Amino acid sequence: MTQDRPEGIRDYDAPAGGWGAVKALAQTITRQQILVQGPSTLLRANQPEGFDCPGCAWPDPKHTSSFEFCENGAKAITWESTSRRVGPEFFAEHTVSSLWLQSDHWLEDQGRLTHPVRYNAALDRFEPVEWQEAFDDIGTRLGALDTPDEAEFYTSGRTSNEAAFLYQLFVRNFGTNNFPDCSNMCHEATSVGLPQSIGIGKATVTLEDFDHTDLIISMGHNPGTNHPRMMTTLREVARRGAKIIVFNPMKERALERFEAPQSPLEMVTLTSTPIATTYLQVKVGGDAAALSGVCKALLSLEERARVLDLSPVLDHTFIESHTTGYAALVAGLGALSWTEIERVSGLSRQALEEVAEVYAQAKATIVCYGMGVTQHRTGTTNVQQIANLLLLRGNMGRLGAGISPLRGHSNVQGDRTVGISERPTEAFLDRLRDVFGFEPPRRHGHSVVEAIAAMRDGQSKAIVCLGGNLAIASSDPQACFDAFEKVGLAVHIATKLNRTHLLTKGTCYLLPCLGRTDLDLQASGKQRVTVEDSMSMVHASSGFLTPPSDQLRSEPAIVAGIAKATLGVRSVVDWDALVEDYDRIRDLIEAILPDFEDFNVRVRQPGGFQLPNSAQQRIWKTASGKATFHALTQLEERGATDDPQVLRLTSVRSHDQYNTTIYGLDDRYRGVFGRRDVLFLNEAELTRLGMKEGDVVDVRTALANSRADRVVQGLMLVRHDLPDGCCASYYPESQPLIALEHHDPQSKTPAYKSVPVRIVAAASGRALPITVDRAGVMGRTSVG
Ligand SMILES: Nc1nc2c(c(=O)[nH]1)N[C@H]1C(S)=C(S)[C@@H](COP(=O)(O)OP(=O)(O)OC[C@H]3O[C@@H](n4cnc5c(=O)[nH]c(N)nc54)[C@H](O)[C@@H]3O)O[C@H]1N2
Ligand SMILES: Nc1nc2c(c(=O)[nH]1)N[C@H]1C(S)=C(S)[C@@H](COP(=O)(O)OP(=O)(O)OC[C@H]3O[C@@H](n4cnc5c(=O)[nH]c(N)nc54)[C@H](O)[C@@H]3O)O[C@H]1N2
Ligand SMILES: [Mo]
Repeated sequence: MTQDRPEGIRDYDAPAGGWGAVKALAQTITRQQILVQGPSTLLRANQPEGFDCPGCAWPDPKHTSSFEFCENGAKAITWESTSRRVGPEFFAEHTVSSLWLQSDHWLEDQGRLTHPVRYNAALDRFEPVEWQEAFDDIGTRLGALDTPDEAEFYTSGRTSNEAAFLYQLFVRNFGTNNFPDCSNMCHEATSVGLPQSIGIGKATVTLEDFDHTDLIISMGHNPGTNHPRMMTTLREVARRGAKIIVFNPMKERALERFEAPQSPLEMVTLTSTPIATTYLQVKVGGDAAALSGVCKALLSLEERARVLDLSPVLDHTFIESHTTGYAALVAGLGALSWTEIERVSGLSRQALEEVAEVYAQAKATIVCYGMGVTQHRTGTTNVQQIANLLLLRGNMGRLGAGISPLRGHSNVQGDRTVGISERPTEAFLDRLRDVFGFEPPRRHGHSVVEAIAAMRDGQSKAIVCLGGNLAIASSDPQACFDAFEKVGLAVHIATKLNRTHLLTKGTCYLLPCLGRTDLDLQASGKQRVTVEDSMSMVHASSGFLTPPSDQLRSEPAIVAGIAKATLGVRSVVDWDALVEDYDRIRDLIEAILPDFEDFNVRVRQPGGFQLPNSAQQRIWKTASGKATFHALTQLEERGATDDPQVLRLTSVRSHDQYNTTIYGLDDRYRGVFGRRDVLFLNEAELTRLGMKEGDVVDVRTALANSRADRVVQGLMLVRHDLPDGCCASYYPESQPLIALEHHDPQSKTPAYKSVPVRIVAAASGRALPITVDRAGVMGRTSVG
C-alpha cells in the first residue's frame, strides 16, 4: 500500500507512544542544540522544585518524584531553551518585508528574542531600544488615546498568575476591561456554558477520580498529541477494565492503542494497551445530536425499568434535590426524532442506545472533552448537553465522576482566575475597589473577535499582547492583518518572533521576556511564579536556566514597567516593590481572592494546593441555586446545508506543533511526513467527488451570507478514516476559510471546527508557491 501513496504520506500501523516517541525526543534535543543544558532541563519539568511544563494543563500526579516521559512536553521545553538567538544582528540583516515571506516555522525557529526592539519604518527594520525609552513611549501613546477603551490588552495562556494579576490591575487602573485572551478561542464555551449548568466553569474532577471511575466518555480531544501525560492515566484506566467511549470524527491512534514509553514491558515486548472500548466517529459538528440521542435512549431505559419494576436508571433523588429544568429536558428530547439525530450525528440509533446501556450500568462516569466540542457555533450548547448527560445520573460532585474540560495553555485557567476577563463579575471589581481604593471600569470589554473587529473598524487604536500570536491564532487572517495594520501602537511581550509581530504599520515594539525554564532573579533573589492546571491545582514554577541574554526581563517586570510609565501618579500600587519580590504580588492576589488564603505558605508545599470548587461540593452557584438542565433548542448550526457538494471542515493540530508554533512538518500518528498542505477525507468521499488521493485542490468556504470569497489554495487530498461529508485540515493553514463572524453567538468562540466548504481541482493543478499576498500566504505559511 505504502508505495502507492503520494509523497510524504505513509500508512501508520503502530500504536501511539512507544519507540517512535523516544526517537522523536532524541531528535528534538539534537535539533535545538541544547545538548549541554537540555537533557537535565527535561528532568526538572513538573517536579516540586522545578518549572511547570509549558506543554499543557494536564495535572501532575501527587508528589511527583519521577520524570514523566512526554515527547511533546519535551518539544515545548527544548523549543524554549534552544541556544539559537534573535538579536540586533538578526534584525539588522533582515527587513520586515523579507521576514514576512518566511514560513511561520522558520520565524520561530530562529531562536529566542534577546533585546527590546522598535520598528523603524524608514529602514523597514526592527532596531534596539532602551527599556525605559520603550516604556515611556508606550505610556505616552496609551495616555494620549481619547479613552482607555480604545486600547486592547491580549493575554496568551502561558502567562503566570503573578504576571496576569499585575496586568489586569494595571489595565483596570488605566480604565478598561478590554481583555481579549486565548480562552476566547479555546474553552470560552465552557466558561459560558458550564456556569449556567453547574455554577462553575471548571472541571469538577481531580486526578484521583480517574482511579475510581468505571466509564470515561472522551469527546473531541486528541490526548496522544495535545495532553500526552493524560495517556498514562487513560492507560491505567483501560488496564483496570474500566470502559472508554470515544466520540471523534477522526480515528486518532492514541485513542485506539497506546504503548507506554514508561512501561519497560510494553517497550521491550512491543505490546500496547487498547484504549477505546467503543470508538464512535461522530460527524463534525454532530456532538449535541449524539449526546441528545444518548439522553433520549437513557430516558427509554428508565421507562423500561419503571414498567418492569427494575431499579431506576436515573438518579431521581439527585434530580429532585439538586436540579431544575428536568421536565423541559424530557419534553425537548421527546420532540426530537431519531431520524434527525441520526442524520446530524452520523451515528446509528443502535450505537447511541448501546452507549446509553453502558452509561446506565456505570457507577461513576467522567466526560473529558476538548476543542472538538467547544469550537463550533453550537459550542455552548454542546457543553451543556454534556452536563445534562452527567446530571441525569448524579455524576457530579462524587468520587470517580464529573466533567473534565481539558484546558489548553498551561496557565489559561489561572489567568482567568486572577482576573483576565472581559466580563469580570461585579464582586471581583468591588474587591479591587475596596482593596486598592479606585473605581475600576464596569463596562464589559472586548473578547478576541470583538477586539479584532474594533481594531479593523478603527474604534480601537492600540494593542498590547502579553504573549501569543493573535493574528494567526484568530479566525480570518485578512481581518486580523487589516486590524493590526490600522492601530497606531502594537506592543508584543514575547519569547520568539512570529507573524503577528511583523504587522508593523504603526509604532511597534517587541519586548523580550523570560520563559518558564529561565532563572528569574529580582532584588530579593530567585523568584517563583504560580500556575493553575485543568483541575484547579495551583502550584509553583521556577526556572533555572541562564536566560538567553542579560537584557531580558520577566513578564511581571515588563508589565510593571509599562504600568508605571502609563499611570504615573495615578498608580494604585508601588510597581517596583512588587517586582522586587513576587511574594508581595501573591499577597495582593490573596487580598482580592479569598480562595488563595495563605497563598505564600501553601505555594511552598510540594505539589501546591487545590482551589475550592463549588460544584465538587454539590453547591450550585447558578441563578436558581440548582444545577440546571438545558433543553436542546438547536440540533445543529442554523443554515446548515444538505447540498452534497458541501463538506464540513474541521481544523486540527498536528503532532509537531504547539498552536501556531510549528516545530516540524511531521504528523506521525496520522502518517503525514514533511508537509502540512493536506486535506483529509475518506475513500468513499474521494470516489463520490470524482477525485483521488494526491490530487491538489482549492478549498472554498460555502457560507451563503459570506461577504468575501474565502479560499485556501493548493491542498493535497489524503485519505483518512473520517465520516462521510466531513474533511479536516491543519490549524492555522485553514484560518482564511473562517470569517470573523463565524462564531458561537453565546460564547463568541470561533467555529474553527465547523466550516462548510466546497472543494475543486486546484486552478494551477499543483501546490502553489508562497505568494506575497497577505491573505493567500496563509495557505502556505507553515510549509518549507
Ligand atoms: N503538543 C501540543 N499540545 C497542546 C497544544 C498543541 O498545539 N500542541 N495546544 C494546547 C491548547 S491551547 C489546547 S486548547 C489543547 C487542544 O487539544 P485538543 O482539544 O485535543 O485539540 P485539537 O487538535 O484541536 O483536536 C481536537 C480533536 O477534536 C476532534 N474533532 C474535530 N472536530 C470534531 C467534532 O465536531 N466533534 C468531535 N467530537 N471531535 C472533533 C479532532 O479529530 C481532534 O482529535 O491542547 C494543548 N496542548
Ligand atoms: N483553526 C484553528 N484556530 C485555532 C485553534 C484551532 O483549533 N483551530 N485553536 C485556538 C486555541 S485553542 C488557542 S489557545 C489559540 C492560541 O493562540 P495564542 O496563545 O495566541 O498562540 P500561540 O501559538 O500559543 O502563541 C505562540 C507565541 O507565544 C509566545 N510565547 C511563547 N512562550 C511565551 C512566554 O512564556 N511568554 C510570552 N510572553 N510569550 C510566549 C511566542 O512568541 C510564540 O510565538 O489558537 C486558536 N486558534
Ligand atoms: Mo487553547
